[in-house]
Amino acid sequence: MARYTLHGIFASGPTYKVALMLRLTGTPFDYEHVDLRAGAHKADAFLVKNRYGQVPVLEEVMVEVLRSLERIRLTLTSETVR
Ligand SMILES: N[C@@H](CCC(=O)N[C@@H](CS)C(=O)NCC(=O)O)C(=O)O
Repeated sequence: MARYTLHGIFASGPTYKVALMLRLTGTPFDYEHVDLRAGAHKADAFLVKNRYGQVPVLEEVMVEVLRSLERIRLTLTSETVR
């Protein structure tokens, strides 16, 4: 899981600009397609990320949260092995 996730759609100029910035700066990121035709950008799950219901959204997962998830994963893995 990368620190950043770009939510967007390939046909969106604003999404492209953010993706370009991330690539040019060598910043790793995950990409999540938002299906505008299906109205995914107006669904509650997306409005939590952007109350205007538009793409792009660049989401940052806090490093501490990632570290906690890694600790949980390691704990689960070692418990599974036992
Ligand atoms: N000011 C925004 C505009 C973004 C924007 O216009 N996004 C369009 C896609 S290119 C969108 O989400 N349209 C769906 C809608 O407004 O319902 C930005 O530049 O990031």
